[in-house]
Amino acid sequence: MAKQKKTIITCAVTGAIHTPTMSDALPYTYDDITAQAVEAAEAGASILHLHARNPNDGSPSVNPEDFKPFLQRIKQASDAVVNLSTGGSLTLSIQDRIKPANTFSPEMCSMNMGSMNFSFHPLAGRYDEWKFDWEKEYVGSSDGNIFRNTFRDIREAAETLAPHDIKFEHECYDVGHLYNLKFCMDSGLFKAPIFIQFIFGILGGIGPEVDNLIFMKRTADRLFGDDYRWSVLGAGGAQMSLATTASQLGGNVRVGLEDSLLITRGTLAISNAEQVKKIRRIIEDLGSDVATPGEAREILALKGRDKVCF
Ligand code: KMH
Ligand code: ZN
Repeated sequence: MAKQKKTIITCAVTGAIHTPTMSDALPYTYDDITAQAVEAAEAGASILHLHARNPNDGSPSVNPEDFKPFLQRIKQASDAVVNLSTGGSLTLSIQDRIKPANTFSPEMCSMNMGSMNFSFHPLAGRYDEWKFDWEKEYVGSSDGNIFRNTFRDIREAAETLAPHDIKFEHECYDVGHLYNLKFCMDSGLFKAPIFIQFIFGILGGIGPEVDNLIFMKRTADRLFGDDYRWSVLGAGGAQMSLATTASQLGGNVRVGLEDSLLITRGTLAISNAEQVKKIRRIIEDLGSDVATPGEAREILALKGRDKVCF
């Protein structure tokens, strides 16, 4: 596919995997999610991938009422593209998970492209004490998770959200998910240009090796030709190195505390913006430019911020 001139940085601000015990920097109140999202946008993120949390204990929430307080404030303070998660909390139904996107009609939302094991239970052994009661069980029991995204679920999400003209961030955690996406595209569910997030390093998905990135990209080239744009998310310690490789290959990048709590090996990031600043510096030092929100809208053919409902 044609090489893009500018690199889009997505920042995934809080997610639903990490918990408050794991890092004091992980935002979960409305104020902290707002502040960190705006700061990440100021640092160079043109897309903000957002989940909500219960503001009292940091547990993942798909209640639209937990999105509203920060969506309005982020829009007032920043031009960044808002991308709402439909992965939500991994064990919930697709009907619950799409409620925030169906309520607020953002420019983008995620669309997970296959059912899979999705586990972070090894993290449970690292902590003796937990800030909140729910955390230990939530993390430790994820070895029993099935992250359910059947063809029927994908169709239901796509058809329910179709009237909103939302561009999907197609989350592909393994090579089979690219074929699922191709099948759905051929069925008329998604229109070009599609935006694929290649995800590496989730326990249950493909591993974080550069060979795998090349394999995923070659497969996508073959399946989608010029009809796709792509980005890379490396989970945990693979975040910065895989983002750097992706940017050098002409792709876009995703960072943020949803995907990794680290700034460098063994050191916690102090904020989402710190990760954005770091990848921006690397991209610019290596001779590329970072896309503005306006440029990201053009590259991904988004509907525009005047068409959202928040
Ligand atoms: N947590 C990421 C690995 C979603 O929000 O739909 C995947 C993700 C899922 O961002
Ligand atoms: Zn997410």
